[in-house]
Parts: sequence; structure tokens; C-alpha cells
Amino acid sequence: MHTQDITEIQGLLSSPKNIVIVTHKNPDGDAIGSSLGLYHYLKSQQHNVTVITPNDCPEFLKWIPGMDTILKYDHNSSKATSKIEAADLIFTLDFNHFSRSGDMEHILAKTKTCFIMIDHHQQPDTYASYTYSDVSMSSTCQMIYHFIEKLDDLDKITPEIATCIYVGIMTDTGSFRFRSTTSTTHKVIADLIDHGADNTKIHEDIYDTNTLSRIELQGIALNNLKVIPEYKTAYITLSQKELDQHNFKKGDTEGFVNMGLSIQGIVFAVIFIENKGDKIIKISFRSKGDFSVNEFSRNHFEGGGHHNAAGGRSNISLSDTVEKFISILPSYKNALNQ
Ligand SMILES: [Mn+2]
Repeated sequence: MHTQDITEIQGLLSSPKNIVIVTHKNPDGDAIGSSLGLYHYLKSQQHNVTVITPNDCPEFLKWIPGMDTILKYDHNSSKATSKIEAADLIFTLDFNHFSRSGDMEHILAKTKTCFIMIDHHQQPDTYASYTYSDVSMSSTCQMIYHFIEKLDDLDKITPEIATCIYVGIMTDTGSFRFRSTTSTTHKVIADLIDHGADNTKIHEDIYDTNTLSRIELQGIALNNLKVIPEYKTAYITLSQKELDQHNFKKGDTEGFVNMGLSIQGIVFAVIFIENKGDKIIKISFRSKGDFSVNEFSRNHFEGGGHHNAAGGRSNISLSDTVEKFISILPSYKNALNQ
């Protein structure tokens, strides 16, 4: 983001505004953390701020400060729509294409107001008046910190803001271990702790929240895990029936794909999850090193995301999807064996 952009944004924020913050469908820790972190910051600057999510987030995020103020579009679309129509400024966080906002896509696309995009995914769209896009960033939450830094307001970070931002950096970096974690990320984290983020408590509140049924579902997932050594690939399937038998709730399969990636010698891990309600197979891709799951998903499974972590989908059956996946692997044999 250029100095000129920052100066203009400072001008926009110099008097109280109606501000809407929107994030992507099925919001994760980074989406919620960045939205609520920015929410608390802008509130403290006397703005009228509303966070709108397309739908609900997983249970393990429900304790994050400010959660009770979030407006869910799928629960209250008329109120959300009027907030959007009355907005002087709309921040779009942790996504870069309106299609990622689910049913909100059309209302956002026809809204003629000032958009500010803050995001770290590949190939940003051009809808925003101000675009802060950086694919090298660990998380949108880290970018919110740098955004506040650019506005010269780091001294205004409260324990609430620090907590929200910490959550998204932690969850998007796999607890500070993915390649996108830099020394700067750690300096930001250090400063957030100095501003009141309780790192031990945040870790416990996010990760130590298993239910017995989730652990049982994890057992099913492990039981279904298949390894294809010649392609250094591991994949997991979960059918709707298996999910139903274990009292599946949104977020329960979070992180399961990483079990495949934790196997020695595996560089490519995938989980296929059947969703009968949406009539799709939801897919998560993870990789280690140079193999780009962003490209793989874009080319074959209507998705994308980051170099080492991407999402995708398929409209054919679970078994046909797996069959298609396996049939594609030979053309990546070299890339997977580098
Ligand atoms: Mn993110």
C-alpha cells in the first residue's frame, strides 16, 4: 500500500464514518480475528462499525471478543443489506473476490462505495479503491497489525485488538510454523503479547476444545487415510454418513488434512469431505515445499488459495472425485518427486 493511499485513508478516517467490515464465507480464525481486530480499532476511533459474515463461524472461535456483535448475512440479510447500503466505507478482509462472500456476492458487486481490500491470497480482483494485497504475508491479521502501524496507531492497540489479531496469525500459520512465518511475524506476535494478548490462554481456547465425537471422527478420518508413495501423496475421505454418525459440527474437521502431511516423506495431502446439503465435495489441499496446491486446485477443482494451502470443490460423487484426483496425479509425478 502506497504512502499516498495511507494518507487518503487517514483523511477518510479522520471523521466518524459508517463502516462495514466483510469477510469470506465459512469464516476461519484469520477472517474473524482480522474483522474483529479492525472492528475494535475503528470503534475506538469513534466510527460506527458493523462486521458482517456471510454465515456462522465454528464453535471454537465463539469466545473471541466482539463475536456477539457480528451480523450474519444468512440469518438477517435485510439488516445486513441496509448496513451495506448505508456504508461510507467497506473493508473486505481475508478474501479478494466477491464470489468468496457467498450469497453476499451480488449485493457487494452492485454497491458503489469505497472498498478497502486487505488480503493475502493470490490473484486479487480489482474492485477496491484501495488494495492492500500481499501474498507473502502470514495472515490477514498480520496485515491488520501493519495497517494500524502505517496509520501510526500501534499505541492504540488494546488487549482486545491484540487478542483478535493474535488468533488469526496463530491459526493461519499452524502456530507459527508455516513458511509464511517470518521474523517480522514473530516481532508482531511479541508486540501483541506486550499489548495484552494472553498467548497461553488463546492457544488453549482455540485448540483444546475437542469433543469426544470430534476425536472419534478423527479416528474415522485416520482409518480412511490412504498413502500413494510414488506421488508422495496422502488423502483422506469423509462421507456424509460418517459425519452424521459422529455428530459433525462446523469446524470439526479443521486440521484433519494436516495428519496426512505429517507422515514422513509426504509432500501433498488432501481431504475430501462430502456435503450432501450443498451437493458438493469440499476439498482441502496442503503441500510442503515447491509443489503449488493453489495451481493444482485452480486447474482441476475450482478453487485456489495459497502456494501450500488451498481449497477446492467437486460436483461429482465422493468416489468419482477421488478417482478423478488419482487419475490426475501421474501428470504431476515429477513435480511431486523433486
Ligand atoms: Mn487468511
